[in-house]
Amino acid sequence: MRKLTLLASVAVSLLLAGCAKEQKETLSVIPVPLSADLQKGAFQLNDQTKLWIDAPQEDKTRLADYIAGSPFQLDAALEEVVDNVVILQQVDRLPDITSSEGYVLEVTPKQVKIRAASGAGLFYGVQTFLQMVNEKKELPVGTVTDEPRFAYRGMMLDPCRHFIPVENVKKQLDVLSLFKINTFHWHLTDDQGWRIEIKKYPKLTEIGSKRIDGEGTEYGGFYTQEEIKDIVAYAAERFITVIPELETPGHELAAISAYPELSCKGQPTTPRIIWGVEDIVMCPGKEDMFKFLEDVVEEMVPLFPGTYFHIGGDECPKSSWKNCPACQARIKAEGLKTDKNHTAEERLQSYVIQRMEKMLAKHGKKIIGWDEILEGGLSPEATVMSWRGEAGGIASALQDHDAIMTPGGNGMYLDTFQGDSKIEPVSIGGYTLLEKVYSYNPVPDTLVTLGKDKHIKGVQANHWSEYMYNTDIMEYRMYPRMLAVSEIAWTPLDKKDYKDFERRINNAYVRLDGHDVNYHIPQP
Ligand code: TNX
Repeated sequence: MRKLTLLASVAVSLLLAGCAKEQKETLSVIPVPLSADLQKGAFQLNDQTKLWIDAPQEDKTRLADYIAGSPFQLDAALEEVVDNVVILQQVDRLPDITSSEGYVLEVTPKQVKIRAASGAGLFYGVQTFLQMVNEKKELPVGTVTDEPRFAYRGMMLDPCRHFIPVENVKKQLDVLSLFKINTFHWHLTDDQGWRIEIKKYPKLTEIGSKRIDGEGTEYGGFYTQEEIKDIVAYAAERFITVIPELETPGHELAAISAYPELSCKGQPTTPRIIWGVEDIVMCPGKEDMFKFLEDVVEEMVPLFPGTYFHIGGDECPKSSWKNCPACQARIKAEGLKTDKNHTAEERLQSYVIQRMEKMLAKHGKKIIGWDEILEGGLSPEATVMSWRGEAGGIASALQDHDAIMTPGGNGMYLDTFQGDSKIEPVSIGGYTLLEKVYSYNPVPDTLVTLGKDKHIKGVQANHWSEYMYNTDIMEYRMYPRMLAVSEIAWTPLDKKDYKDFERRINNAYVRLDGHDVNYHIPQP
């Protein structure tokens, strides 16, 4: 794989050298900007080029530190200069731009000037600027005006099935921020492993983070709270918000193996050692189970400053609740009745989610849940993450709730093959070519017709890691498909063009090589 990557980068460099002339008039940026007006001429970066940032102190420091770590280390100017300078200027508002993440990038032979109404906007202008610089350290003269199609541009990582070390999480944040992804959904708990330190419940990591693999060896790993703070801060420096996920009430066998009393029967168990859906789930008949969740939430909330908190909610078999006296007593006490739409047990699931919503609202957080949270009635303020097709997202928008689209069948599950399964590493199955990912439009026509499309806040790709045994395989599945996700999340529909994306991706491969990413090379 490495050799192939190397060969490809040599080929790409040759190709870029060959296209240098053409590059002056065409942008090779992913995601493609809203509009670009390029002219003849270029700005030349050199050792004397200075950096001038005019922005509030916090953003100024963030941007200066970021640029200092980029391939072009520019010295800060001591005073405002107009010649041979890259200027970042925060303004109150920009004409023709509605999103605070938008920016205008103007290149003249004398200077590069990026204007935006927020630190994030300046950061995205910087990303476009960095992708525009060619191997001769020049960039074409002209103006780029840009803003995102969606406010939520997400990717999910699953360190539960296979652990992702801190350094690799940071690497993905580094790379994805180049392509203007702004949300990292971190799936921290599941049947096969609990991955976040909770001080009040030490057995969650002592017991719940370890499982015995097929060969009889122990497999494990977890993030300390200090490591989590470090990653969240690292993400913030790249204008990425981290959304933690605490699965409830299913997908929690790892927690149950640490504290068996969380399940209905309370029988001793171990974290799950095979993939698939687990029947042993948390017991909403027991008040102590809610106390546990409350305590865990209390420790998690201060680590994640964003507005959203993901409470899972998917794939929770309800057979144990049917036979559990405590659950049945709860159903009775709460008046949760079976009707033609929902069973009493589905309503009990909804009761759990509503309690989670209230619990998190006390901490000022809004909940997101997988589309099963629609079953049994949606919590008042919940945002739905639509994974079993688009139906959940549509149903949610029709109820005037926000939704995020991440349907597996439409190419948003990047745990699938992206080439011939005879020569690709083993995967969970399914076949999702780059072009299929690229062709996905997160806003269904029905919602446009009904005027409910504003509820689609964005799109996300998921990297479920059952068959991502190590981070090399994870990167191989993520890239380049995440670049297509970046473009469907950022670029307006009418600017999308797969042929042109294929041309531009060669420039992106050079950036991926710069970060030593083990990306998949599309087969002939
Ligand atoms: C379904 S998507 C799951 C995950 C699996 C994934 C495998 C979702 C909410 N649940 O637990 O890892 O399929 O593709």
